[in-house]
Parts: sequence; structure tokens; C-alpha cells
Amino acid sequence: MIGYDAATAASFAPWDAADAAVGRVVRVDRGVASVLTEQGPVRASWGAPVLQRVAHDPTEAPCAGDWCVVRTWPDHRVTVEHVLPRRTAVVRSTAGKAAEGQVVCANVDLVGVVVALHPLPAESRIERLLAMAWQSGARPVLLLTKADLVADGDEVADDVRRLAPDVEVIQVSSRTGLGLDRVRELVDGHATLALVGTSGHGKSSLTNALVGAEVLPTREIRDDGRGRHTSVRRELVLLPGGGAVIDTPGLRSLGMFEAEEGIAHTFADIDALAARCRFDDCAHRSEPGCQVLAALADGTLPQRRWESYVQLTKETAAMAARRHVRRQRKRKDRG
Ligand SMILES: Nc1nc2c(ncn2[C@@H]2O[C@H](COP(=O)(O)OP(=O)(O)OP(=O)(O)O)[C@@H](O)[C@H]2O)c(=O)[nH]1
Ligand SMILES: [Mg+2]
Ligand SMILES: [Zn+2]
Repeated sequence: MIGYDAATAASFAPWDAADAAVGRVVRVDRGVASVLTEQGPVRASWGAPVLQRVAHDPTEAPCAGDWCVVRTWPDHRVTVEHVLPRRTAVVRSTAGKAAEGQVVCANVDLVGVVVALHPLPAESRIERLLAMAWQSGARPVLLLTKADLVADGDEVADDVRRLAPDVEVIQVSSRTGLGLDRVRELVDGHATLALVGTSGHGKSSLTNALVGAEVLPTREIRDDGRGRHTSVRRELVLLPGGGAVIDTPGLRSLGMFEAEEGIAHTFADIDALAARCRFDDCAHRSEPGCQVLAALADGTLPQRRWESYVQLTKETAAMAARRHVRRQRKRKDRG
């Protein structure tokens, strides 16, 4: 099974039993998971231990990419009894005011941030997606899609590289096949690659192109599809050469959840500047000896990038504060 390693085997060992099997969640459909096991695919509903845990923490619900323990009951029902610890997870905050995390996918090795080359990509959007990708614990790659639609792909790719010097940037086209070999090389016959990004940027088309068959629906060409999402669920798809892709539905609202580390990674340049400010607690507003203000003044740090950083940091802090209040409230309720 794709991605089954010694660590996963070790976390399954305590649950190993005649009526239990380990499997990987391919997709979740109204509370029923499709799980790939050594014996083949099974459909499984939530078992009691999972229901209990989910009641406390919705992020513990099985999700595409999860390794789980499935149990077959004497009446042939199959249930997911446990979700094994996640090695990596892409998490975003749910829409609305509830400070909750939503797991987009789990146990991926690579997070492909999918951004179309046409229309021209928005830089702050890329930074936001990168922060989420870094935070997952997996390695981000930037996939610039629809390369066949533009003539200046190389220039745009170079601009994007400046935003993210430590991330590989690959131009791809599902139409011409450009860049697909490099993506396959990264997956290398065993890795799991998640595709995340805004609706309509070509995630499902890229998945199909990598598979070499139309396994997932994509947006109709004539349908301008404004505000509509074509993919409605996350889905793990096996690649013919080994490895897997997890296609995800376009994220319209992309709220930050816990993302401090992801933001630090994405804006390593700003972190390095801040470390050289005269005061350790510099707020980068008016302090003398502030390296951030100096870099803004001489243009080495673009104002737009700084604002993007401030915005993401604020969002993450607000989310953490809300979560804190909610936890205290829960504690009070329990007495
Ligand atoms: N020219 C060109 N069009 C593409 C390419 N990839 C995708 N498209 C088109 O872009 C549109 C959206 O593609 P999808 O693959 O459905 O996009 P998605 O990211 O999966 O969208 P959601 O499922 O809504 O998140 C479709 O009309 C595709 O035909 C490409 O490489 N070149
Ligand atoms: Mg799609
Ligand atoms: Zn400063």
C-alpha cells in the first residue's frame, strides 16, 4: 500500500487482530469512508471510538490519506475504529467564526500548491497557500498550471521563485504534458502528493494528466464556472507508476489555522530581518534600529510582502485567541 512504512506498521501493531486490518482512506462520502486495505477496497462507517473522539475534536474524523484500523463485524459491517497518528496534515480553519481546524488531507509527503499561470497569479495568495503547505510538515512544491496559455511562463516562474527561494517551482500543462515528468520524478513511485489551491486552477486536470486517464471530473470548458467548485471531495488517486495524488476541492475561503511555523518558513527573509532589530521585542513600527523598517525604506522588503505577512500573522493570532477562549469555556462547563 502506498506510503505504508515502518512507523505506520508500528502504530497499527497494538490494534492488530483477526477481525482488524490497516488501510488508507481514499475518500469520505457522508460519513462513509472508502478504505484501501491489503485485501482490497472496503466501505466503512465510523465505529464507536471514532465517533467519541470526533465529538471532542472534529479534526479526528477520518480524512483522505489517513491510515486507519478497520474492523469487520460478524454481520459483515465494516467500521473505522481508529485513525492512526498523522505524520503530516494540511489543515485550514473552517469558514465562519468557529475557531476550528479542518484537515484537508493527511500523511502526504509533498504539498503541491496549484496556481494557474493565467490569469496572472496573486502573490499574497501564493504566500497564504505556502504557509499552509509548510505548516503541514510535508515538503511544498509550487505547480504553475496552464502553462500552455501564456507566453511569459518563464518570467512569471522566476518572479514566483523570488517569493519562495527554497521551494521548487514547476510549470505544468495538463494539455501539452509540460512538467509532468518532473512531478512524476518527485513522487518517485512511492510518495503521496496533495494538490491544494483555488477552484478552477487545474488540480483535477493535473491529477488526470498524471494518471493518464479521466478518473476525476473537471470543469466543462464552456462553463465559465464562476464561484462554482467542480470537485466536491478530497480523493486519493493511485498513479500507474506508483505513488498517489490527493486531489482536493478548491478552497475559496482559506483561513489560517495554526500556522506560526508555516508563516515563519514562508517569510524566512522577514524573520531574519526581525532577528537583527536592535530590540528583541521590536514591533517594527517606529523603533530605532529596526531592520524591517530599514528594509521597507530601501525597498529590499516590498511593502506588499510585509502586509501579507502582517495579515497572516494577525489571522493566526486571532484564531489562537478564539480557540483559547473556547477551551476555557468548555473547562468551565465541565466544572
Ligand atoms: N489550457 C489549459 N486549461 C486547463 C489546464 N488545466 C486545467 N484547465 C482547465 O481549467 C478548468 C478547471 O480545471 P479543473 O481541473 O476542473 O480545476 P480544479 O482546480 O480541479 O477546480 P475545483 O475542482 O473546482 O477546485 C477546466 O476547464 C480545465 O479544462 C491546462 O493545463 N491548460
Ligand atoms: Mg477539481
Ligand atoms: Zn523591528
